[in-house]
Amino acid sequence: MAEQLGLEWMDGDRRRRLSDDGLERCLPEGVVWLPRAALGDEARLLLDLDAVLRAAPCRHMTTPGGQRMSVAMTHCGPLGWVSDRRGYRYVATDPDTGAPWPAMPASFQRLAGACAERAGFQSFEPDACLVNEYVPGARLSLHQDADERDMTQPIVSVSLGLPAVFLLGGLERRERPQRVPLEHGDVVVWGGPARLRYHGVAPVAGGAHPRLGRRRVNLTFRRAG
Ligand SMILES: O=C(O)CCC(=O)C(=O)O
Ligand SMILES: [Mn+2]
Repeated sequence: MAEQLGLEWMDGDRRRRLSDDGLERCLPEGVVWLPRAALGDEARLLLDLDAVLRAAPCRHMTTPGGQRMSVAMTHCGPLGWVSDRRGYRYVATDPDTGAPWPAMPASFQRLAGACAERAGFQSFEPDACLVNEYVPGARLSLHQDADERDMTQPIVSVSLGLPAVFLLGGLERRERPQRVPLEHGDVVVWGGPARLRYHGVAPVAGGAHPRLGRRRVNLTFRRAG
C-alpha cells in the first residue's frame, strides 16, 4: 500500500509523502494527508452538506465543565456525538428535536470509504459523521477521539471552506503538535498507531471562501458503535 501511495518509510516513525503537487509532507506513521481528495464530486458533496445542515442545523454544545464550545456542530448517520453537563456520548437522536440524525448521504459514505482505502484501511463503514462549523476565531483544543468502541477503525477528516491549521499532536497531551495547513477539499486519515493522537484546530483566520463563505466546515467520519 505504501508504494502505491508513493510513501517511503523513514526512521521507523516518519514518512515522506510525495503528493500530486510534488510537495514533500512528513507526517507520523498512521497519518495520511490527501490534498484535495474531496473535490472529485465537489458539487454533489456540497449539495448533500446543505441538505444535512437544513435538516439538523449546527449548534454550540457545552463541555462537561460548562463552557460553550466555539465550534458549532451537528451530525448525520446513525450516531451523533453530543457533549453536555453529563459528559460526552454517542446518541441516535438529535437532543434538540428528538428526531433521528439525518441519514448519511451516499456521497459522504463513498468519500470516507475511498479515502480510508487510499490510506490503507479497507472496508471502512462509518456510522457517524460529525459536522463542525468554524467561523473566524473558532478553534478546537487538543483532544483525542476516544469515545468509539473499535479503535482499529480509522478517523477520516474532510476540510471544506476556509483554510485552517490542523494541530497534530502525539499520544500524550504534552507533546508539541505539528502544524498541518489544510485547505478546501483536503482529507486527513489517521488510524493504527496514530488512532489516539491528540489533535485540534488553531483559531480559524478571517476571510471568505467562494463556495462556503465565512466559515470552515469539517466532516469527521467515525465508526462509533
Ligand atoms: O475540524 C477538524 O479538522 C478536526 C475536528 C475534530 O477533531 C473533532 O471534531 O473531533
Ligand atoms: Mn477529533
